[in-house]
Amino acid sequence: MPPLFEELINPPFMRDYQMKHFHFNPIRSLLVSTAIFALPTSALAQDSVEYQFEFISEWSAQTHPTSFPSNPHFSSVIGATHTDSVSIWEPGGIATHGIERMAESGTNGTLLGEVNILIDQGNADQFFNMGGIPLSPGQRNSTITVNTDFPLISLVSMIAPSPDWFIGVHDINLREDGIWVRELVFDLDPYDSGTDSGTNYTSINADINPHIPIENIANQFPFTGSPRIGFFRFTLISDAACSFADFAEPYNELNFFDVSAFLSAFSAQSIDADLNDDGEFNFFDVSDFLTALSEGCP
Ligand SMILES: [Ca+2]
Ligand SMILES: [Ca+2]
Ligand SMILES: [Ca+2]
Repeated sequence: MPPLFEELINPPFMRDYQMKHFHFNPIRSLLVSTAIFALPTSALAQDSVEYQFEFISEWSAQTHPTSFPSNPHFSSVIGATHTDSVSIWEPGGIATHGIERMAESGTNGTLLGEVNILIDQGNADQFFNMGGIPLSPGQRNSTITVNTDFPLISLVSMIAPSPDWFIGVHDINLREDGIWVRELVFDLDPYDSGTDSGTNYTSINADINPHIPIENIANQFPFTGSPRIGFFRFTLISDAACSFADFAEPYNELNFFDVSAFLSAFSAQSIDADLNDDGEFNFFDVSDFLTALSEGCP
């Protein structure tokens, strides 16, 4: 037998594995012979999963002493999951009326209407309204369901009171290399929506028409020299694959069932087993699988 193939079907980590767990080599058994087990092939990664969403505001008179307002709060965190064909907002972009209404008065209806149009077009999945923080500093928790067809999330909330300032994230992808990310944390900077020219928290309304581009104002008055506003944290709640070798339940654990499910998928030439995406089922896919298996769950 060629040394490379011998190494493939009896790699060093699997020799250790079989010493600890089995008295036979499952890769050898299943690759050399036809599959002994006919376990159902699980989807490589779940199509839809749930995340805990946390908004932690640190914005206070201590962190942001410059002209800090007396009733610091945040409007409802709103937004959507959507495709990469559309944008809810982005720095350098022009605020929609929905972003303008959110940033100036903390109202949700106009942005909801815009997201509903995207949903009708097939470019967005859900509108989120996760509640606000009535007195900052403070915290707000919620759960969101995301799915692979609408992988991006954009969320916003008004810094209140303010002329047209807000915090948010845009086009976040919770999937990395086809795997749901366990935890993501985003520091929050203040943005100016470019729809009102007021310069202080309590400036009177001064509409800008036409709108100017959305801008990060972390280094402008009254935020100069202050730390982040707070952070958003997304934590995976659902049981989900930890790597592309995590083919089968139990997820977040790599064991014999993953090997068996991969080999079933490989011999059935299921697209899930084409790990290098080249349309062929050969040594390279098995090699990628074994490498990911030996790396274990992060
Ligand atoms: Ca402004
Ligand atoms: Ca597993
Ligand atoms: Ca391949």
